[in-house]
Amino acid sequence: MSEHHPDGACCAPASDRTQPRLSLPIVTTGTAAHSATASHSIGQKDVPGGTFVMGDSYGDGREADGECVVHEVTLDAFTIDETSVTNDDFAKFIAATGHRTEAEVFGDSAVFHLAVQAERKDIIGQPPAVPWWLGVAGADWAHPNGPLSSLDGIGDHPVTHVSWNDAMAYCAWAGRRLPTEAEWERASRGSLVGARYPWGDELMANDGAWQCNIWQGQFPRVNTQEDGWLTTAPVRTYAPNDLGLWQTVGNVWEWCSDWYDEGYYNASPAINPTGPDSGESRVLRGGSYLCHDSYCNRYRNAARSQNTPDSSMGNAGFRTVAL
Ligand SMILES: [Ca+2]
Ligand SMILES: [Ca+2]
Repeated sequence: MSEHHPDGACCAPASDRTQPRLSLPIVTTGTAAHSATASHSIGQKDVPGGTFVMGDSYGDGREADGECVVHEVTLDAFTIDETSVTNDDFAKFIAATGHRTEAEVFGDSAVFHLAVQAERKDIIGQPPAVPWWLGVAGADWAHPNGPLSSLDGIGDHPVTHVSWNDAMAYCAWAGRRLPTEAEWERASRGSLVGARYPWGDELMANDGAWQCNIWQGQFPRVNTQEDGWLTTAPVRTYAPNDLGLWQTVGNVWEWCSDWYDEGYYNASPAINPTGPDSGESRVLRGGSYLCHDSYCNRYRNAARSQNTPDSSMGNAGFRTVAL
């Protein structure tokens, strides 16, 4: 796994290809209904331009993740998907283009061990450092738990096993782009300044309900599924933030356009930052159904992760922004 991120593999499995691959007052428009391109039909929300406070205001993050320094960032207005791209959405792209995802080209992808649906012969790797990720031959976006799985009943779940390069290919087809890391965090925060989560600072709702799809129980063996889901949930589960965006935090990690650099905030531009000029891995944001505070407290607005642009796994997808 990455030298930047020695304990982050619950979030993003090993990216070494030699291994199994395994603020401002905010105006909430609320009713914004930009028509996306004909090929991309996800509902849209406007994010007003202005200045917001980026980074971890609570000291929750691991130092190596580079969530600090807290700094002001000014962004132009943009328009973003209400949800991450679903399996049904991605299927339209595949049908129209014949694109082969990198998981299909490489022949395998990383599946969480409790979710695997595959014959033993198709389990081709189990990295000692992250044994809960299995390299599964035949796992791909259309077979998210392995070759014995399908998309039946999960068309409205986020697409997974898509690499950053696959997400970029989707964007090129749809006339879209990935959000910058700053745009992603700004959108996830909604109108709340410096909050831990898209809905506030407390993980649980007042009535004790879960507000995002993460892990309950003992990672990585026992998931009590108090939030209802072992792996992905439909993209419109729980409640949207006050910009109308669903599940930025939890469910699946979401690719951003930036290269990752843990020290980036120390020198990033104050206006419309687009990330380092180069790097080895791309930014992932928001955490996933595998996050648990015993191991991966990254289901927060400020949390950062990363993986190489050709990596795919069962807990990462993406959402897009209008050009
Ligand atoms: Ca869950
Ligand atoms: Ca998410």
